[in-house]
Amino acid sequence: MSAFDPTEHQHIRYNPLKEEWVLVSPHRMKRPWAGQMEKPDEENIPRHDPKNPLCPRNTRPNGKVNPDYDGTFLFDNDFPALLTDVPEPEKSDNPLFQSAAARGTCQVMCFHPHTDVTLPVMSQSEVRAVIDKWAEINTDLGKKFDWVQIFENKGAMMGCSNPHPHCQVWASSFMPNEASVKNRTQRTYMERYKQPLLLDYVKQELEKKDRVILQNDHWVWLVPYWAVWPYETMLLPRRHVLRIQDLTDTEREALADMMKKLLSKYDNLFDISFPYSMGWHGAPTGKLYEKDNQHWQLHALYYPPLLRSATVKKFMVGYEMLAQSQRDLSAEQAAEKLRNLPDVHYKLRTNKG
Ligand code: H2U
Repeated sequence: MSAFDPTEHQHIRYNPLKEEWVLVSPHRMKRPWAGQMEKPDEENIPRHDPKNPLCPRNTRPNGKVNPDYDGTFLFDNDFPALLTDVPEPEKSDNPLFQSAAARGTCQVMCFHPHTDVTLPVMSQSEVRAVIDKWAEINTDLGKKFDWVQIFENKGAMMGCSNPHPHCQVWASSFMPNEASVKNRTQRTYMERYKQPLLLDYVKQELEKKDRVILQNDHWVWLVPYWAVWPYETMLLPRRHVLRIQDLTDTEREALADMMKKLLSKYDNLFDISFPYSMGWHGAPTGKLYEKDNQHWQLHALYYPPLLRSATVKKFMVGYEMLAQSQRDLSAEQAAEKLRNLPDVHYKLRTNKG
């Protein structure tokens, strides 16, 4: 039998942050593909749609009127999944029927007054304004809530309901599953190795190089060793940073530059506005703010659903639902593809040419 080659031979990989394994089957990339390969028509998105509830000056369905904003715009979600004042469920000793109190608040943040822009085509100072607003939100909601989840759903394929560039914030009195597992695994790693897990990880990835896509003096963008989605990536500061509000002015500027480049690469992959869900994970807040959180390292996660083309999506069904996650393209192959793409957005390149 030939020697093991991770780009050829199936194996399982461990995610130490989530204590989960992923099945990697790179040989399947060679199978013939008879499916659709073409690019969908570019959506014709108007700069200002008088009917869009996220646009400046428009009246939302609940009668509230948006200001004539010219930068970011934050408002309370009109249809929140989490409310602040709700009765608590009764305590139960039954291990099979457990519930607990859940309080929170939900907000929507528009990135820009124009509906026809996305982060990679916005200017660096406009992206920087988004980062500053994220930091402000995490500080403000973090005074009251243990976990502030900032996330962006982009593209109809990810269930995004509105083309206007925006993200959401759900802040809760409880630690959601992803947060509490990562809290535990990072704490255990710190106790054992006396170093934050993700700082150790980035150091080693920078030495190995094969999963790193982009780096600057302050940030590293890579495909995690244990990535599940075909083009899943992680963005991390090089310095030990607990929360987004702890980023210095220089780090925020470097992040804006990095975000423009990484999102341009994503869009350049299939020459479309690349769909994804992204979000920030950092040390918990609220009553957990003052606790020892040195095991945490701030990071952003990008989960794009596309696999082979602008229209072919990876489905997390069947084996993934019933057994465990599986991927065909290896993390190293995905990183190489993204690394070789231009970091200037195709729309900006065409305009220049
Ligand atoms: P997506 O990011 O998944 O598209 O969701 C948009 C959010 O905007 C959604 O949570 C909120 C929805 O409740 N929204 C309002 O709060 N007011 C509106 O008038 C439209 C949409």
